[in-house]
Amino acid sequence: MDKALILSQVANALTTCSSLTALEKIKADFLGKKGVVTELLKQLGALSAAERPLAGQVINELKQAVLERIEACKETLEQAAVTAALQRDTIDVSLPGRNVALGSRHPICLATTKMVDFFKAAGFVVMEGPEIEDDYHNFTALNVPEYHPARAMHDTFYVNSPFDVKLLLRTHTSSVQIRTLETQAVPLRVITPGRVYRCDSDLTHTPMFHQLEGLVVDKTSTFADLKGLLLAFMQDFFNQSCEIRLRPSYFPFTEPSAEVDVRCVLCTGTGCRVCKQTGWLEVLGCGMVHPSVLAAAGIDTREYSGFAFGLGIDRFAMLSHQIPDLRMLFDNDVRFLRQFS
Ligand code: 2NM
Repeated sequence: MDKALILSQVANALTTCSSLTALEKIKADFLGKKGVVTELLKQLGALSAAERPLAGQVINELKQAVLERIEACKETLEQAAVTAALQRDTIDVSLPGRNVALGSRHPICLATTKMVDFFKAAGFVVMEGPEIEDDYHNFTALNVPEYHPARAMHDTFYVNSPFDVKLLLRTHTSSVQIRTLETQAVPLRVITPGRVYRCDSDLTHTPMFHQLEGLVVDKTSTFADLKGLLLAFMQDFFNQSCEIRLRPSYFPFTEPSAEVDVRCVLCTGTGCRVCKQTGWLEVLGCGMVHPSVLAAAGIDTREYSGFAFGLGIDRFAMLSHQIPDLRMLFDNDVRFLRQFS
């Protein structure tokens, strides 16, 4: 056995070895079951007891030396693979990053949030309710007579009902306020933002739009409180120098009732196309809640009175951003929507 010869054979094999698979083969050739070194170990048995320990020690040293060289080669190959991968996959850290496209909030959402924030600060609680309503909560409880035109097929989307009650898409969020009156104790102050539906579609009407209604019931609620609250709200939403005026009106669920106009936010009163040269914009309806509405909800009308109001959020959003066409709010054209980011 020539230890130096075997080691030089190993060294030769390793200098031309360029892959880990080739290295495995070399390892098998020398240290495997039928490898050169293993064969030497097998021959130990043929030696005398006196020769065996020394020979065994020499072969084991050889085995160890071969293994060390193979391991060293393995490490070199692995390191080379890492270096090659790093060179292949270099990144230019000076390149500008890829932009993460951020969305923006829809103008209706922005307007809703601004309104809700104002009323929350004034002690109101936000209430929500079903968009598919029954006839009672949408009309009957609100003192809307059976023959009222708003109930006609023309204005209301009726839904096929599997029950005895008539079902419809709510035409206002007052239905949520009725549900609130049924379940919450007085005094109360609530606002009800949400989607409402009316069978109406033209330049200024969409079959679905957004409403925010408010309701206050207390022992001392007066029309003066209503007017003061609405003025503060308008000044918060539009601007501090905002003016409003109230005109007598009619709703089945309020008495007295009023329409609220705001000084035209575009021409500030000098007259323009938007206010049709009147200097005023009609933006809101309100009134003292009709005693029949309170009584139907089990409230003692000798002790309590209430006021309520309702507005179209979509129209407020249009006025505050000077959006010329209602349909822009529903087209979802990103070039339009991006302007609100
Ligand atoms: C309006 C105008 C006037 C209103 C009334 C009620 C309720 F439930 F308390 F009776 N909620 N909202 C109301 C009153 C709504 O919208 C133009």
